[in-house]
Amino acid sequence: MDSKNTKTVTLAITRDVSASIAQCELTHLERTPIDVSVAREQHRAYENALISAGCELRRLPELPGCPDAVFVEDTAIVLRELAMITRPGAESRRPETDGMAMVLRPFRKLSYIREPGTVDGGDVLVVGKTLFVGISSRTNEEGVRQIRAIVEPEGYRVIATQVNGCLHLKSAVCALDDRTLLIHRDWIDADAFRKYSLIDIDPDEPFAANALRVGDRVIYPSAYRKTRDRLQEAGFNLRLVDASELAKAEGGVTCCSVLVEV
Ligand code: CIR
Repeated sequence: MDSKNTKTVTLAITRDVSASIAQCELTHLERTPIDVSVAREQHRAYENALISAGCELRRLPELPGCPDAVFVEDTAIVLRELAMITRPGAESRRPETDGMAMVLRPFRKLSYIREPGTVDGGDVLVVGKTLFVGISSRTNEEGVRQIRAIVEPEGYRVIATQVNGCLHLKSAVCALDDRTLLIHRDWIDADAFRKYSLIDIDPDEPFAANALRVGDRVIYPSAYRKTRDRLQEAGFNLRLVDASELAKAEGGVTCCSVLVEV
């Protein structure tokens, strides 16, 4: 085969921080002031980390009227064979999905989560051909049923697991590579992930389990120093970013991009 045709590029889809970010949804955090310009500056640095990890950036414009639209992860789940456009659990976030569907349409067959199903992309962790789906305040059993119906014909298996005490599954567990997960056991049943090698977050850093794997790198918040040391000792190639301003809106590093191999 001609090697020119086999080269893949990873698109990183992001969206500008909304001027209204201070009106974001909050579930487990108290509302504290968010500085939009600091959030935008940190978001740019995050985009630069994606570019330096080899991604091609596709930045969507700010969505006025959607405070949480920067958290694009919640609007779509992209697999090699298809993409699912979600129906976010928070009603305020449902208008965010149309723009994501438009960007993904040239690259993937699209399937849609329909009412009464709800799914936030933050509740779906893909590791190889397994989808772990968190049942949370945002993702319901019907959403899981629809995901199963969409992906099982493509050879994926779906494991549903309850999320307690945090917003999304990926607040509690993320993949660092195909065999290793970073986990906060207080918020999920670790037994669901027993086939993997598990690295625990440092107990002083409850929000430290959210990490974004891009190729052989891991984009990781600089704030979680103790957990960061554990990851570096384990040999992971970290790219540290300051994600503190959007953390006030309950967002982490996975939340701000959708990665698509094209
Ligand atoms: C929300 O509550 O929907 C936003 N304030 C935060 C969403 C973060 N997204 C994610 O973890 N995937």
